Amino acid sequence: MEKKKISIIGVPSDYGQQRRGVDMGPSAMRYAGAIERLEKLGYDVNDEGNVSVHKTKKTKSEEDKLLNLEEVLEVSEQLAEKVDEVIKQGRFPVILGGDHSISIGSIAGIRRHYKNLGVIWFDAHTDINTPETTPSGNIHGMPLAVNLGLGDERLINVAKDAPAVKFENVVIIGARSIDEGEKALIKEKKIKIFTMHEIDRMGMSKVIEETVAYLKARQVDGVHISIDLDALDPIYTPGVGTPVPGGITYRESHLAMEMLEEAKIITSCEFVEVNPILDERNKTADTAVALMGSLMGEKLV
Ligand code: EXY
Ligand code: MN
Ligand code: MN
Ligand code: MN
Repeated sequence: MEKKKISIIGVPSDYGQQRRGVDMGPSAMRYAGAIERLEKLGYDVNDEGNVSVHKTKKTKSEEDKLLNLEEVLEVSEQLAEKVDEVIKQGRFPVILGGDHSISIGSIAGIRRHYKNLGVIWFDAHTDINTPETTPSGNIHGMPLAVNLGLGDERLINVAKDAPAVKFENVVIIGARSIDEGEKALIKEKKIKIFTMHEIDRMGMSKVIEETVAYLKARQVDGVHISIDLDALDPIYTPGVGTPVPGGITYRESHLAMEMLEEAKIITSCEFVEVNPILDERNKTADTAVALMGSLMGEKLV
C-alpha cells in the first residue's frame, strides 16, 4: 500500500507578537524529532525546509495599528504558496510555527483546495480580534478572524481567490483568555466554542465526540486543526509567549488528538507558538511532537 505523504513546512516567524524566540519554534520541533516520529509511523515525510522570513527594517508608523503588518503579509503570501504547492502534490501539510499569525498564510493556502473547510482552533485564546477590537495590535491575536474574512483587507487578500472559512465550520477548544470584542463576535456569530469550563464539565472525550459530530453534520470536505501549544496548561508547555493558567492537561490533549485521528477527518495541521527561549529544556517542543504523533496515528498499545 502506498505510504501517505507528509510535507513538513517550517515558518520561523515572530512578527505576529513582541517576544523574541518563537521564530526558533520550527528548529525546536525538528530537534524534538518531528520528522523521525512521523517516519516511524510509516509516512513518506518530506521536510520542505523553512519559508524564508526577512528581517525588514521598516520603521513603525504611528497609524499602523497592526504591528509588523508588512512582514506578516510577506510571510503569509509565501506560506500560502508553499502550502498550496504541497497539497497539489497530494501531500498532507504539517506546518511548524512561528507565532499564530502564520495561520493567515497556512489556512489561505489550504482554503484554495476546499469548498467547505472545517477548522478546529485548539488554543487558550480565540485569536478572533480585528483592528477595531485588538487590545495589543499583535496580529497573532487575529488569524482566525482574518480567515473568517474579518479585519484588515491586506491580510484577508492573502487568500483573495479562496472562499472564507464559514463561522459555522469553526470549533474552538480550550479557550480561557477571551477579549470583550472577541466574546461579542463569538456570541453574535454563534461560533461553536468549548472553553475550559465546558471541558471541565463535559470531559475532553465528550467535547471531541461533539466536535466530530458537529463538523460531520456541517458536511465539511476537510478539517484543519490549528494547535497553539498554549492551549495546554503552562505546566506542560511553559515555552509559549502568552501562557494562561488553568489549561488542558497533557493526557486530555493526547486524548483529543487520538480521538481526532480515529475520526479520520483531519486533512492538515499546524503547531504554533513554541518559544524555546521561554521553554524548559525543549519541553514544549517535545510535547508538540508527541501530540503530532498522536494526531497522526500513534497508538499506546
Ligand atoms: N487576545 C490578545 C490579543 O489579541 O492581543 C492575546 C492574543 C494571544 C494570541 C496567542 C496566539 O494565541
Ligand atoms: Mn523581503
Ligand atoms: Mn493562538
Ligand atoms: Mn494562544
